Amino acid sequence: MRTEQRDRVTDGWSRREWLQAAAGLTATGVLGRSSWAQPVVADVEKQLVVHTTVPHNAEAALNDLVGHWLTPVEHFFVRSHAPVPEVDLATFRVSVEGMVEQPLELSVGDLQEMPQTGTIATLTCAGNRRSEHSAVRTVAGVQWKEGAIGNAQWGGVRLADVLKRAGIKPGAKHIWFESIDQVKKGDDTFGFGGSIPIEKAMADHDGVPGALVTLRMNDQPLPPDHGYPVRMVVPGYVGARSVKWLGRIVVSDQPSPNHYLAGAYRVVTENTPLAWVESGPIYNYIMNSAICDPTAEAELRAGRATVRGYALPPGNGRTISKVEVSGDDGKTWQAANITGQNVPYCWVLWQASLPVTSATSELIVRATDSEGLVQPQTVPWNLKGYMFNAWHHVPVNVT
Ligand SMILES: Nc1nc2c(c(=O)[nH]1)N[C@H]1C(S)=C(S)[C@@H](COP(=O)(O)O)O[C@H]1N2
Ligand SMILES: [Mo]
Repeated sequence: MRTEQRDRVTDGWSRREWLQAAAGLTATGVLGRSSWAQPVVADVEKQLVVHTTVPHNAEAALNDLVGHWLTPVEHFFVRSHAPVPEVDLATFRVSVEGMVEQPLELSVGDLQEMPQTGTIATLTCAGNRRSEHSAVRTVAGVQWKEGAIGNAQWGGVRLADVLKRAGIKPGAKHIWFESIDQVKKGDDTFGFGGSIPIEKAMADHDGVPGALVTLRMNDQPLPPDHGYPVRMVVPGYVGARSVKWLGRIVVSDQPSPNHYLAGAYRVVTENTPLAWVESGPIYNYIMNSAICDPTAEAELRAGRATVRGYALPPGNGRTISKVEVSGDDGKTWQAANITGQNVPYCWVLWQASLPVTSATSELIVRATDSEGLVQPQTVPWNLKGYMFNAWHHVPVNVT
């Protein structure tokens, strides 16, 4: 069933049809309590390149990524700072507190009874391509290549609807999210967390919610690795803001004090208190692209090579207007064809037939967004290795 649905997506299900499916409006499945009556089924068998097993950190092999515009769960990267927490649905609640008229304690059933909506959005780790920063100067952390990205269909309740139900008090500016997971840092143990500005929380970008209290991924309950039973999904923001295993929503006039907003996921070049204070939190992700096929050190025949990959528009709602590839160190560029959908908050997949000769030592890709902004040729190094989005180079051997 799932494979069938997935194929239909790649075969041209429109975004609207997916949104309807997500909201339970089509024959693919009406959302009901029954699907929650039993504990979640075992996580699908992941097919990923594993960096660490506990916590689980793993990314997609690049040639798996380009196969589907909607990434199947088995190829969807996992980035976790702590083990997957155990959940008892009978007692599980998401609390909504802080600057609200009426604090709430919402069970999964309560969330299911609220109006359901869906959206397709790409999730990417701010550390995607960190290994390329490390090639310049070693950066600590998971050495992600280009596979810490995936595009999924998410179903749940608009954060705005949850907040309206609680009633926001005047002066509120930020919405904090806190997980029930247990991250250990030095002597501290705390839940992963962060926050987003209230404007983003309440936003509706032409039907794409600014933030979604998410229960479902690709038309199934969230898999444990991806935040079962409830996670945030914040379209256009770096993955870190999409807090998994959500336990608490706090309305505040301040940004979250959680380490992952206050002391990480910021672009700094030196480790001084001042640098950390002066840098703001990363929210939107930036434009990116990667060649996924051929992969590094592939043997190619001189002539025309089929080159495939992804390009991600910046998370501010723009789309991709152009993807270009080069086989001559950037002297000449050829436009690639975008295959399939090109919508805000989602990556595009693309393909090109590129002339290569024995002089070709690498393939390069760069993307341009709908405002004409071109991906940078190089990017400055930063301490935590975030937001690497320079032109992507793949060394190849042509004979
Ligand atoms: N509770 C919790 N939420 C989390 C994280 C985490 O470690 N714990 N990692 C964040 C980061 S850094 C990213 S990139 C995304 C990854 O989401 P995924 O594992 O579903 O791909 O989850 C975010 N949400
Ligand atoms: Mo991340």
